[in-house]
Amino acid sequence: MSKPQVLQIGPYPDWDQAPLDAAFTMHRYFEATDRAALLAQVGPQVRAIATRGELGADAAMIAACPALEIISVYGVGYDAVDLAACRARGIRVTNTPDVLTADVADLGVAMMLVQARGMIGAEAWVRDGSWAARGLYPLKTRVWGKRAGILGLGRIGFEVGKRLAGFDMDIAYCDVAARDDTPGWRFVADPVTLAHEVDFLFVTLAASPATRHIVSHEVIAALGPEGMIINISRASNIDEGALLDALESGTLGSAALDVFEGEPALNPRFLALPNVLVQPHHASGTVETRKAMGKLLRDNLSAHFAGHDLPSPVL
Ligand code: 8YV
Repeated sequence: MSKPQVLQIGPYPDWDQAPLDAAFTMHRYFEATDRAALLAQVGPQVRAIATRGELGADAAMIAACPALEIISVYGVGYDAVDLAACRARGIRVTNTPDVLTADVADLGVAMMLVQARGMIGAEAWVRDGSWAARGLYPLKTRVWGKRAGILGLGRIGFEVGKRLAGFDMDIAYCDVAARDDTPGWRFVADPVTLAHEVDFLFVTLAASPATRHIVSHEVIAALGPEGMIINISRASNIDEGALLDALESGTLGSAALDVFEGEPALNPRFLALPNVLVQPHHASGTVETRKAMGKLLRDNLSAHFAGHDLPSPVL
């Protein structure tokens, strides 16, 4: 029997590519010089799309694959997949939850510490000779004991909270409803009030059209000139224009961001700002987690073509 044909939207490490190539006929969309021509040529035979969280699959791509049965996402976020188009055609969708939760939380907390304590500037202070020539590095902000807010207390938000508890922080969270399984963390019903009441605001909610710009001009203003936003979710959750304005004017203290509108080409205004820590969307980027994500992506595809239950279905 011939191998199922799979449209591959982005690259994977060799340890995933080799087994994918062995099990399926992989069409590398991201390598094609003429992507439209590739889609027109192989689309009719494609039974699966293998994609990445930030790349997804839009309505036009799905429409170009009339025999499509499943979209397997390498990532927990599936906001870039057109779910309505999938629902309409009974196309299955899978993602890679759980395996990346702790790493994403780790990076979020690391970003808070690095930014609050000015570690990037401190590193440069040592390397460029400022320590010897200019003396002591400027004092920075304390983290422990401060007030942290978590916007979106899902799997990742909860792991962030567990880590922040280790810094004796006062922890509040905002979500659609209060949870009864937190160790005393305070529920706050709306994002503006949450921002008013915290020093550090972690954005950890799954992105959807309903959460677009949930971190609004008002939320940013409520956080204030001493406040910090840490975003390890999706850029669309924040009004990026309002964020840039606030960082430039100083009405928001600082930000630590792993995600950007239009990434990897981010707005150059970010690069001119001294009060932003920028990261290349790598919160899940450890060897261990990426191996687990790749295995789950492949397990979902294999289960589908074997007629078994999907390990981690979204649809
Ligand atoms: C990316 C992510 O998917 O899990 C998510 O939703 O955004 C990340 O893990 C990762 O960079 C792989 O593309």
